[in-house]
Amino acid sequence: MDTRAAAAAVDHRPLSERAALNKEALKQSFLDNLFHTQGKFPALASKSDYYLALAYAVRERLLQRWISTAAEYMQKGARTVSYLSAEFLMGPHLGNNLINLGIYDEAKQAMTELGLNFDELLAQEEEPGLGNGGLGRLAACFIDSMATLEIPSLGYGIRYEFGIFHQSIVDGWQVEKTDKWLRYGNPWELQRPEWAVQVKLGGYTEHRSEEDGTLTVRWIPSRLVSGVPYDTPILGYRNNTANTLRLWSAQAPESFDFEVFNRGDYYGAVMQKMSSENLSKVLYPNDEHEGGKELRLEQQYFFVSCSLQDMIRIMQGQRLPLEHFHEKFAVQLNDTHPAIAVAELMRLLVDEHKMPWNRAWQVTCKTFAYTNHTLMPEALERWPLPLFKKVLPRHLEIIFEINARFLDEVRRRYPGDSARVARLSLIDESGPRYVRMAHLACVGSHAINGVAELHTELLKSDVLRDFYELWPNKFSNKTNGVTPRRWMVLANPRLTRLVSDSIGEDWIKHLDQLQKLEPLAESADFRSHWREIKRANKRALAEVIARRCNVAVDPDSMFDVQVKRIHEYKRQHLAALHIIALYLQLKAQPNLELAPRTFIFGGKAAPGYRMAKLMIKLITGIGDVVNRDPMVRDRLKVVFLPNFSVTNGQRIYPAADLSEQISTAGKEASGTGNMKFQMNGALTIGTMDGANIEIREVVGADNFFLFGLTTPQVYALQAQGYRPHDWYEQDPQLREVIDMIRDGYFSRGDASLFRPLVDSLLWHDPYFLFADFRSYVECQQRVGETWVDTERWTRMSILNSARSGKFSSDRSIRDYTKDIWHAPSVPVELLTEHHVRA
Ligand code: GPK
Repeated sequence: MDTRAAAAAVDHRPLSERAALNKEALKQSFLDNLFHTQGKFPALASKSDYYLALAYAVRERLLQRWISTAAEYMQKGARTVSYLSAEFLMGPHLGNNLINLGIYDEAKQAMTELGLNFDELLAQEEEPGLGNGGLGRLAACFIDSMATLEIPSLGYGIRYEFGIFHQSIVDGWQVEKTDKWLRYGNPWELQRPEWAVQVKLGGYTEHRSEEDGTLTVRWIPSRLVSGVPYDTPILGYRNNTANTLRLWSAQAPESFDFEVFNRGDYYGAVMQKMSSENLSKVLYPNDEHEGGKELRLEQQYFFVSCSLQDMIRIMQGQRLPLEHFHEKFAVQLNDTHPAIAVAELMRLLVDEHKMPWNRAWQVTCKTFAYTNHTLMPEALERWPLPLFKKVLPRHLEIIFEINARFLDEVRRRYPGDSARVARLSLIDESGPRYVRMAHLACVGSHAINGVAELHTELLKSDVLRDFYELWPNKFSNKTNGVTPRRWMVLANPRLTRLVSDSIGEDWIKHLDQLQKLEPLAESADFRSHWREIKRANKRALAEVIARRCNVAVDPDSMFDVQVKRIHEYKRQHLAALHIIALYLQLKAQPNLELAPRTFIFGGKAAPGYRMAKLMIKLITGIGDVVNRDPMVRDRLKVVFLPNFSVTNGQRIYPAADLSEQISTAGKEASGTGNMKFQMNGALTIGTMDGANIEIREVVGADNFFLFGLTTPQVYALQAQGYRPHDWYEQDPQLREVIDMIRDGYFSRGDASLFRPLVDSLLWHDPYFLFADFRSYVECQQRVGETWVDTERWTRMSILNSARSGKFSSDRSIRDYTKDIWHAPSVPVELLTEHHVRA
């Protein structure tokens, strides 16, 4: 059937009535869906039913764009970016889709007129938390920006049945609960069983020389798993583009367990089905990696193989020869989690599609590009050889072959330099052997990038130095960004209104336009509006805090916020030391003039990361003491807001006055929360680390609170022999703070509880808290002095926001397309409009 004819046939009524973007039509389809999809009437309907009815009404309005987009890309044979990521931390879809469709206010009106509380309906959505933190959220911001910039793209990942765990705080400790996000169904996805693919695992290989002299390899797997795609539309902002997020769910293949069943092994068949489905069961909850888990390698291979097979299917559907794979697809590897794609594409091209090795290798290298997200050595993925061979025997052979050819090239370039050969090898042979996934990604990619300027420089000079010396032209920097649609328009409607009333709406797609706010920083009237908005956002957050933490906080106090995964390198405990120092000051001088502050923390600890969990306990322990001490007289409050997530972030960033970005210099690759705070008018206290450096560069040194050692200073201190105990002895205030923790002041007298933390600091302090303590405390003193000058603070706040244009993910994506992907925009024509005009 002809696509346009088919669209025309279903369109007539749909465009004008069924999927129209106005209030009355929305009401109508909301009610239709309540009856016909949910099978409920108002007396029986739950809030979730109402949410789903609205979600389906909105989905109907997406489908036209989705179909039109697919048709446009197919017809144009458009070059497509495939973003491969083990994580997509999307956050709730409903509000974002309403914003991008441009019908947020209409939907709100419609629900209100039906007597429903719109915000309550939005809050019903269980957010798809299919990621851990920055890396997964970056993938979500990037697919938003690609759709907004009309770049044909597919996000490929895993449809985890359980996303990142739900965190609650019990007796000050983190407690994890499974995230049953699919419990009430997911209205945003469409299952596409017809595009399911088969993935092999385990087994062994057979090598045979054919009669014509060619060598063929057969991989005889021990298991087969079927990958079923679930598609979610990703809307661009107020355009006709709806790209696709395609997440793979693992299922037992019908035919495979049927065989076992026929042999009479019913339980064996059921077990096999369960073990297949395990593959996409749960997201590994470690930020920055925890090694050696077989299931994790299987997950990585599973989604990579599914995705590459899917791309081949798409090419075949468009009758494109596989020699042109790299022309049809630009494949971005989001960290090394999908790096096995290099070996898998080689296997598909060489073993399954009979392409000669050299040709296949050229195609492969032109296809892939690799983004590195961390300098932490323990986060660089390596797989023990025996485990790798057990799961992917054929891929190990392919990696050996890639390595042999690669190392030949290295030896030619650097004759006699065997140390360099060993350093560059895809196989770590210094002890027990490992496959180095970052090396596989580097060798198989034509482009390698870091995520902030400093990070990229450190990759070149340190972590990937040998690769940089070999191929300097492969390296470039792509500083991260975040989408202003979710992080300003959706999260901060009050600010959005003020900004749009002042400078128009262009800034939402061209964030540099926020510059136009700069002169308004000098208007007392504008500043007062700006403050009213911040104050309203803080009141809203204070209500959340009262509900979740049972602590009353004053919206007129400074909201000093640190939200991110809990990690020693991110140094939440440095902030804790400062709070204790302030507390001690208040105890010593009860009448001290101290502007009231509310310290707000949030973030999850990897369930197996004991020190991180102890850091949470320390923060809650400080809160228990400080919040109740009458001598403090409410001048300090400390809260740990449980379950930091995209949803909670949307409430927190707009309400922050001070953004804590205090990682040890050289450790945080970029940071992206830092950008969300800045956009929403928070001032930053931070180190010279990651994107902080670039934030400071755009806002100006006067509008940024800088402290701490620089990366070269950290390296120098490390080299000369850092002895934290000496710093402790030489700083009486630091000593008092540490002693108080050690002696059990924040653990009801239990002097053993925080011992591991205190001892680690005193004797190792791998992240240089003690070396940065004095500088941090003094910088916080300057923050306090600035805060009391309200007009000055507001001016700085406006300038921070006005100068945040660089940190839109639209800019990041433009950089990627210009330097790496070369994927032109393809504007989409709505099929129906075409028909209506014709
Ligand atoms: C980096 F290596 C990793 C990882 O496993 N998970 C993760 O979230 C983060 N990251 C970095 O820590 C951040 O500095 C960075 O902004 C973010 O990735 C996105 O690039």
